[in-house]
Amino acid sequence: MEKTTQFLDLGKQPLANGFLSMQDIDTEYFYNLKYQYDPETSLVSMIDKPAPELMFNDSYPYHSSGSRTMNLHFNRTANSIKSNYNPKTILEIGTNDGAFIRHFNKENSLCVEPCSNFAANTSNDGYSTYNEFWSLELAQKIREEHGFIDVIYAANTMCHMHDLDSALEGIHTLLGPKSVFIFEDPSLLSMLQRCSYDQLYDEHPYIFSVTALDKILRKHHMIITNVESLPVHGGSNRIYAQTTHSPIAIHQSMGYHNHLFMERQLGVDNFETYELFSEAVKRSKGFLLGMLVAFNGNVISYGATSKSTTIFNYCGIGPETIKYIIDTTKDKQCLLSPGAHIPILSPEEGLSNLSDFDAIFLGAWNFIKEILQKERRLKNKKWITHVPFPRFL
Ligand code: DWN
Repeated sequence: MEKTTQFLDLGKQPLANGFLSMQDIDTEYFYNLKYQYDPETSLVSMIDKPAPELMFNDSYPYHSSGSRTMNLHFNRTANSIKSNYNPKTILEIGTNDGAFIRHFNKENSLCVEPCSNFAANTSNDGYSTYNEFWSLELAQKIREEHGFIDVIYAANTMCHMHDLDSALEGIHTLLGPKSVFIFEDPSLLSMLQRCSYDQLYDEHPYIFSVTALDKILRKHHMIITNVESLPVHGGSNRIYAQTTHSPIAIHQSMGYHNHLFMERQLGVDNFETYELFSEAVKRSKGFLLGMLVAFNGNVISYGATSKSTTIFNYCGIGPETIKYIIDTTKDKQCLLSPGAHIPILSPEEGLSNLSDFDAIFLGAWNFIKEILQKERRLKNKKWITHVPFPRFL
């Protein structure tokens, strides 16, 4: 049997959401960001994972409701779940600021959120909230208190779980014969196709293919019934799964079969694909640096994303190249970006003098449509993205 093999080294990295002030620079945490491929499960995973408590605590700054695109996405998702399943109970794992769960009645909803700043939000609004990391023990407690759950939903959460086996065992504990587990995460295939290696950072110990999930869910007595491609977060997959411990006949959709076929065609279960990806990442770095440096420091970045933490630290980009980053999130403003220490300003401040800069790096490239639509005043600037390769828009 072939062994799990490393294919990517993105070097020394800070916590992707570890925005910091000047006085915290000396004690900033760093780790080595490397990924490996397991030929047995087809799973792509991080090699040395920083402890979850370092990232998800009382000052986690990322708000799920921070964009029009995602608010629309959660609204549509909630409507589709209501009309397809009409759940009497819904559990969301990783509720963040409640962007999704707020579409459901408080009486029917359960929230799980380890970041206490966000758990306090939903709890204060009357939603039953467990301010804990998802675990088998928590699942058993919920089962004792509430029985089986009709719909379990998790958006951009399963790929954050360190102990995937225990997390999935916990989910299975709560699935009755008619329950459904719906989860969405960035797609490995989209990352390979777009060379969007910035999907890789401390909070993502895994990036999933349907191929890998198919095997792992089966191991935990669950079966995938449907897969949908979603445009959000740079290309995601939404997986629908149910327990195999059910007398109800299981139907696996065309969406499921098509995704498996597409992934096989594109080499997701072949180590060579990852070696080629790693080479493409190195080339992307060289080209992006060349483009940015040519602007002699007259570049800003749009969106202080976790993704751009990976880019800036892997490419060695600092304030000499990117003057500042603009971001609407109050909890990120007036701080420095992790590792690269680029100042973060509010859009009002950063865009008050348009002659301050010539080019804009699109850190939040996954919101390209929303951003270009609202920033018509910046249409004469050079917009730079690294997806799917470094280029001007
Ligand atoms: O899984 C994760 C994903 C879903 O979200 C996390 N682990 C953390 C986070 O990753 P990210 O920071 O790369 O996510 P976003 O959603 O790409 O971040 C967008 C950032 O850009 C936010 O800080 C908000 C900001 N923004 C802005 O300033 N102006 C976004 C838009 C659309 C805008 O117009």
